[in-house]
Amino acid sequence: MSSSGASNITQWVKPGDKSGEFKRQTSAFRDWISNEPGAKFPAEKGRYHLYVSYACPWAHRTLIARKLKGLEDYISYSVVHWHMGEKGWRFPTPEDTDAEGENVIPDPLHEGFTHLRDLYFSVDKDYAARFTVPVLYDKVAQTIVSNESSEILRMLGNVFDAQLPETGNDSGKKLDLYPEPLRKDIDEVGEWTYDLINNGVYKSGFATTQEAYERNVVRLFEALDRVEKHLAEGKGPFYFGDRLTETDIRLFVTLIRFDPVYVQHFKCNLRDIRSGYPATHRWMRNLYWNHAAFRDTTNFLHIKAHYTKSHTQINPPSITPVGPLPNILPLDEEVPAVAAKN
Ligand SMILES: N[C@@H](CCC(=O)N[C@@H](CS)C(=O)NCC(=O)O)C(=O)O
Repeated sequence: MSSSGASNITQWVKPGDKSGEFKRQTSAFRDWISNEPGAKFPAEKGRYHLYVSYACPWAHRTLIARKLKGLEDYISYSVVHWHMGEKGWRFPTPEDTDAEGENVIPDPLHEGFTHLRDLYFSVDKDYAARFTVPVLYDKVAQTIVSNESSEILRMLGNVFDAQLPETGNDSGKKLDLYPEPLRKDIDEVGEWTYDLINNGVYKSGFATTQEAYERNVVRLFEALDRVEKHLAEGKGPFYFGDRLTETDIRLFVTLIRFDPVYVQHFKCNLRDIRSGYPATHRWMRNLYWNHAAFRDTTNFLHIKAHYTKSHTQINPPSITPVGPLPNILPLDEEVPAVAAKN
C-alpha cells in the first residue's frame, strides 16, 4: 500500500477488484531464529521482542505459543492499542485508560515511535505493504525477523528447547506442538482451516458483493461442520486426541472470537458456537478454562472494541454490541436452549 493509501486503511478489497473479495497479502519478513552455528538470528535468550495486538487472531497464536512453551523470560512482548485508525496500529500512551491488559504499553524499545508503521519504516524506509501484527523483532540487530504468524508459531515451538529447563511433565521443553508423526495431518488440516475458517471469517466479513459474501460464508460453515464432526468423533480433549498441537492454537484464536465478534460483525451467522456446535464448544472451553496460556492471552475488551470500532466501512457509527454475554460460557453451563435439550 502506498503512503497515500493510508487514508484508506479500511479498503480491504482492492479498488477495481470486481470480485468483491478480500485477498490477504503475503507477509514481507520471513526469516527464522535458528540454532545453526553462525545463524543470522541466533536463539539467544532475551534478544527478541513480539509486537502484538490482543485483538488480532494471528498475533494471538504467537502469544499462546510463547506461554505454552514457557518462553516468558526468553521473549518480551508489548501490545498495541486496540484501535486501528488511519495510520494503522498505534502504540498506547500513558493517557489511554480504555485498553486494559498486560503489557499494553508504549513501544518499550523506541522512544518517540507512535505507530507500528514507525517500526516498519525504521527497518525498511521504502516498506510498501500493510503494517501488520505480529512482528518478531530482533533488539540486537534492530530489525524484523518475521511478520508471519504461522512461521513465528513454528519457531517458538522448538527453537529455544535446548535452553529450556526440565520441569515436570508439562514443561514447555517437552511440549511438541508439531510432532513428527502428526506433521502430515497438521499441515493438511492447517491448509483448509486457514483458508476456510481463519481467513474465511475475514473473506465473509470484508466482502463487498452479495455473491462474494455468500460464497465465503457458506464455505466457512461447511468447514466448521467438518471440525465439529471430527471433534465429536474424536476422543479429545484436543483436536488430535490427547496431544495439544499447533492445530488447537490455530483453530482456537478464530473460534474464541466467533460468538463475540464474527457472528454479527462479519455476518457469520448461520449458527454460533455456543448453540450450534456442541463438540467444538466443549473443546474450546476446555482450552480456555483449563489452560492458562489460552485464557490469559485472551482479552475480550480488545477483541470486541477493535473490530467494531476500527472497521468503519462495516460499522460506521462504531457501536460495539454488548452481547453475547458472557463472552465465553463457564465449563458447566449451557445456553438455555441447549440446557433444555440435555
Ligand atoms: N499473514 C499475517 C497476517 C497478519 C494480519 O493480517 N494482521 C492484521 C491484524 S488481525 C493486521 O495487523 N492488519 C493491519 C493492516 O492490514 O493494516 C500473519 O498471519 O501474521
